[in-house]
Amino acid sequence: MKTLRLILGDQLSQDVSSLRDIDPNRDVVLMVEVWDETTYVKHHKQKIVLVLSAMRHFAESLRLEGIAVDYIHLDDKGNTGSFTGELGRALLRHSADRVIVTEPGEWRVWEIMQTWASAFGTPVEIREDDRFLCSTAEFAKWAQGRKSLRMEFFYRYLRRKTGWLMDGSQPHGGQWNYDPQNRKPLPRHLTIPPRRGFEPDAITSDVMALVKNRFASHFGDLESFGWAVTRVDALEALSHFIQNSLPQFGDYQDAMRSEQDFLFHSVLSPYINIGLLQAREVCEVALDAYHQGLAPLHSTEGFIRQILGWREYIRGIYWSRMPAYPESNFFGANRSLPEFYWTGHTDMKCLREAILDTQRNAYAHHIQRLMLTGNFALLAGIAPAEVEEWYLVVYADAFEWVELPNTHGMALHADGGLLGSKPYVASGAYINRMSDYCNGCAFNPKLKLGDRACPFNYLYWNFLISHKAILQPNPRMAFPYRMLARFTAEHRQSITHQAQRFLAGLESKR
Ligand code: FAD
Ligand code: DLZ
Ligand code: SF4
Repeated sequence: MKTLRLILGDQLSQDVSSLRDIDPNRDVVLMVEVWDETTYVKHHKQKIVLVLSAMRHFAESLRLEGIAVDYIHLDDKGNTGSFTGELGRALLRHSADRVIVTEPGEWRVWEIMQTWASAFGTPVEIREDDRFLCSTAEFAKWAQGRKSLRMEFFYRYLRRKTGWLMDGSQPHGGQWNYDPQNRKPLPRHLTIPPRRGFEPDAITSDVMALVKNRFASHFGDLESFGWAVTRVDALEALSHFIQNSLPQFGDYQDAMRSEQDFLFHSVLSPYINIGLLQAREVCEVALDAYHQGLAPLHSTEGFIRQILGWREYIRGIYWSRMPAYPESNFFGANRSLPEFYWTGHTDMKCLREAILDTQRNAYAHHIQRLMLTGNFALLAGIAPAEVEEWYLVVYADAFEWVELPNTHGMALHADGGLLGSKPYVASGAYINRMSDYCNGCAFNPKLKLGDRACPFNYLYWNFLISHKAILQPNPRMAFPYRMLARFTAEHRQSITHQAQRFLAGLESKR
């Protein structure tokens, strides 16, 4: 039986389930660059280059193994621009008897896949994506009947299952979670390791020219492209992280620093998400480093928690809640996304730097995403759908299964608390403590009101005042509401007025 095996742009793993029993003498791998995927949102230019160049390199690596690959380029004559159109044409070209594909990462594509068997009158086998450490069925089983779906309990479940950092049934070192040790501000004179970047080769340069030409209106810089596009280079980036950054990853996980785009973060998410690296192997390499004494426990646990805990949990939430998940809007937020999210033109230095970093690198680290652009969007009442589209556009690692729960749930609390027990909101004091952005900003984080007051301050209190009815009953919000109760009525009114004036002045045209 001749089988067409379709590989999507985020399934670039030699051991992806759709390739597992391939017969190189008969089967054909199909890979397609299609307009629908390059434009369903206006992805950052670097993300398009990363995915298309990695796809082209992956096709080459399969060919070197003697596998026939039918590769459709974006500008090939007759390219219909869609997965469905290209699969239909390929079925005719190859007279294949069936199609095998691994389930997609996004609901949107899953729905498209459901139509193929009847549309083509050909059996279509959709296999599980077992590159994750927990299947969607296992997550659903774990979640069933639970009142609370907190990540911490799911993480403990997976720690027990994998045996990682476990001494029998107990967590290694006596604690499940070393989060309190992950919140140090960065000392001024600490040396920060450089990012491991990669020079574009001929294939990447070709794709860069294509993107420059065809996607000129998309967000982001192209020239600073430095992503790995092959498994070999992604492994090199992993090794660079383990040697240079993992030891201090834990201490400074929540820190931010002006003009330091990557700090001690791994910058591996795009590689894991498109399949150049496997989540399991990344964790195992980190665990090896710990067991060899190369990294301390709180760093290793902190890193493992991000992948084994957060990444798997976020995926479980996505697939158990779609398609209704993005429809909730707990705070009824409806303001348009400010124009400065696209340009970086704002006097708020922390936001300006996070957005310009994003423009330059298609990357910002977690605390920038959560506590700067996410925090501001939540405090300013920006419509969740607009914020979600922005996050899906601007990051090289953005795929809806991971972007949506992080944005809708973690950053915006739009799901009403499924993901987080309280909204991640903070005033200028937090940003000032965790970064050096406030030095040289037009605003002052210590001022609560007035022209030079940090907007995060009055927006924070205004948010608490506006949503008092739904937030005050939350025991985790008791402390800020006790502080708010000490404000005079006049002070509360001044906060509301200044916040309203500021919000009315936000420009939103794109
Ligand atoms: P590190 O800090 O080095 O962490 C190690 C790895 O842990 C990451 O590579 C990633 O695979 C995993 N990880 C860490 N945090 C999370 C998390 N919250 N959810 C899932 N995996 C996690 N991550 C994406 O991969 N794609 C997205 O589109 C995305 N959108 C986000 C949107 C918002 C609003 C927020 C707050 C977070 C988002 N994240 C997203 C999660 C996180 O910010 C990124 O995974 C991380 O910044 C990637 O950088 P890194 O590889 O240097 O991570
Ligand atoms: C992100 C992306 C882009 C930009 N282009 C393509 C493409 O041309 N062909 C392809 O197979 N995949 C692409 N991708 C990744 C897909 O969008 C991704 O596989 C789906 O969203 C499912 O997760
Ligand atoms: Fe950001 Fe406020 Fe600090 Fe300026 S003063 S950098 S706006 S936190």
